[in-house]
Amino acid sequence: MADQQYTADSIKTLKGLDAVRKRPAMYIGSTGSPGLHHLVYEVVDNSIDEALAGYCTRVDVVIHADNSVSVTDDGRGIPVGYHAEEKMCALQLVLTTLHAGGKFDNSSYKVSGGLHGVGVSCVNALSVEMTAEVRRDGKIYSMAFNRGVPVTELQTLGDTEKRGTRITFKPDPDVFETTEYSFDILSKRLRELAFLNKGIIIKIVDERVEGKQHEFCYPGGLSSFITYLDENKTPLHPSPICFSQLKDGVEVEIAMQYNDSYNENIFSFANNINTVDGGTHLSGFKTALTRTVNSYIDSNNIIKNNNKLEIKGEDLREGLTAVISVKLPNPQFEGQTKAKLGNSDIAGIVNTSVGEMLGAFLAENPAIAKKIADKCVNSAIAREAARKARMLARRKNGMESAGLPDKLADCQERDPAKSEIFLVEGDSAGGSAKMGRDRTFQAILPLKGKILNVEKARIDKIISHEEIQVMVQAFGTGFGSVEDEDGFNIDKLRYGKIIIMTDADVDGAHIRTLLLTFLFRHMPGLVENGNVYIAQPPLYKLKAGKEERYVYSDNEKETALQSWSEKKNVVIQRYKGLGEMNPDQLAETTMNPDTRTLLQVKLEDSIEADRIFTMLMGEEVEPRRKFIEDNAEKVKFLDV
Ligand code: 0RA
Repeated sequence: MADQQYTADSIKTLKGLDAVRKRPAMYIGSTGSPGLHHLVYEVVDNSIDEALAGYCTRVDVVIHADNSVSVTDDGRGIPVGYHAEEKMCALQLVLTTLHAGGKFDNSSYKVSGGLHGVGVSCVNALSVEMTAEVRRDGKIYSMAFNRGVPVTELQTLGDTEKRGTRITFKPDPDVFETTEYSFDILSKRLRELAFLNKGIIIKIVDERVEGKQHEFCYPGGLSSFITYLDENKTPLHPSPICFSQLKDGVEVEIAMQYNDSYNENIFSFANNINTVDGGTHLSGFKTALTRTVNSYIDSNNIIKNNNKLEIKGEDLREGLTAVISVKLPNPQFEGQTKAKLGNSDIAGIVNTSVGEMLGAFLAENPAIAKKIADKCVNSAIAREAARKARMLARRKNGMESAGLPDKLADCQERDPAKSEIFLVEGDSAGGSAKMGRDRTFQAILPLKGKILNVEKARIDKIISHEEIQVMVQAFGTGFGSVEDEDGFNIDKLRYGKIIIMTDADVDGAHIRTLLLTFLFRHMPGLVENGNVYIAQPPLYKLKAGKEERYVYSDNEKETALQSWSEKKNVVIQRYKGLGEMNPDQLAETTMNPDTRTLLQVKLEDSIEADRIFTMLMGEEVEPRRKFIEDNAEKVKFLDV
């Protein structure tokens, strides 16, 4: 660029973007895959804002063959006029100034803005190349940048009747650990945005793969979201209960539906951001739900012959799927992950809205109201039965005195940070594991075959199941709601690592899925805290002469055999069960921290996790069969 003038303003601009390049994680969260994907969300959010302001109907996202991405919308187009004060055109200002991404006039607040809400200028700073193409006032304009620095003036490319903005950018490989976009990750978020902003058309095309594309548009908004979440569940009433209200400049939208499962599934969003740690909007909702349904139960005499029964909030949320979405000016995000809404006035606003509208709904739909109320009462009765069963179990097993199960082979170490427990299937594998372990810090708990499928059982039955009692006792954490005095308490966990060690066969995979379902549904704190692991026993031992090698997958076996092709007489031993290995082998391949590999179970996507657990372990056979057919290749890895 021949005559770029470095005015005081453009130097200020450069300094701003320089800060972004120096500390990218501060602006976009990370330089790993999440940060890479965040760049797309940051641009898309601007288009969604245009749509929410009423000027844009569709957003098109394209992943190009070289992993550059374009985001195109049919909004008003970023203004291009000369900005006298800043001495540059508005387009350049928006793309190079931190936090100038929003509207100049401030009359409409920026609704989306991502978790970090840093604007397109950050995306520009972190891209080797970015091009903005604007259609506006009958013309096509364009301007290009390298790492945030303009490399062209504002150009006029021609005439058009269309309006809109296209931003194309290529993430800087010097900044990001990976520059490979995931179609699935982007699709998931774009689908979520389409649910949260009803009617907007969002399309994604992956040019790296012929024909790979999705188009999302949900005129039903949150109601469609609930239907999607509960796809494989049996609803208690035909369609989701929905309401929305604009109050004090805050938009509150809620959709909820009860199903016949025992799980609570509430997702909350603030300005399109998934507030995984909840916050004031969620607590406002819960308070209102408890008050409103309880008052319905009282005034309609739903509880018969049991006037001492207390119905708690959790009883009213059993089998409930709900989405709460609020849009507000100046959201405050709190907590370590900035995923908790802090604005205190929102609790009252949501509480009042839900109280009024749910109250009216129940009054106007007596048949549905009765079903919901009955379900809540049954849940309270089951919870009460579970409490009694728990007390009984405790007395029977001497749990009160910190007793440990008889079949637990405990370790010597008392510091949870240094100790681990292996959950092992069957007594024979348990025997090998006991002999192969390092008893100073490794405990073994042999479990009898298949534990209960908790997806199909209610809490009172779950707590009476012996294998589950034994696990809970060994973990030391207690069981049940974290809000209860004697409920789950992670501080009492006796082992930092809970390692599921099952056979590398179909039964082993089933037992592992049952255990994961139990942990995910009833001790989610362990999963969230990163305490749950899966051991990786080898599938085969290859032996040629004196040389031995363990391999952990069929792929690895093929590669190993190829590299041994000159060796004669390779003996392949397939391990069907852990019991087939001698204790030393089991220790070396699977248990010893110096030589084993463990997979840590993470909860990255609770929406998808819920759908998968429901499908795999729930009542409906058809979706499970389809899932397994569709994922036959991947199914081994599905639980990690
Ligand atoms: C500033 C002002 C106006 C629109 C935009 C920015 C805008 C930004 C982006 C980013 C992606 N798509 C976008 N669309 C619009 C208001 C323009 C006006 O008043 O005409």
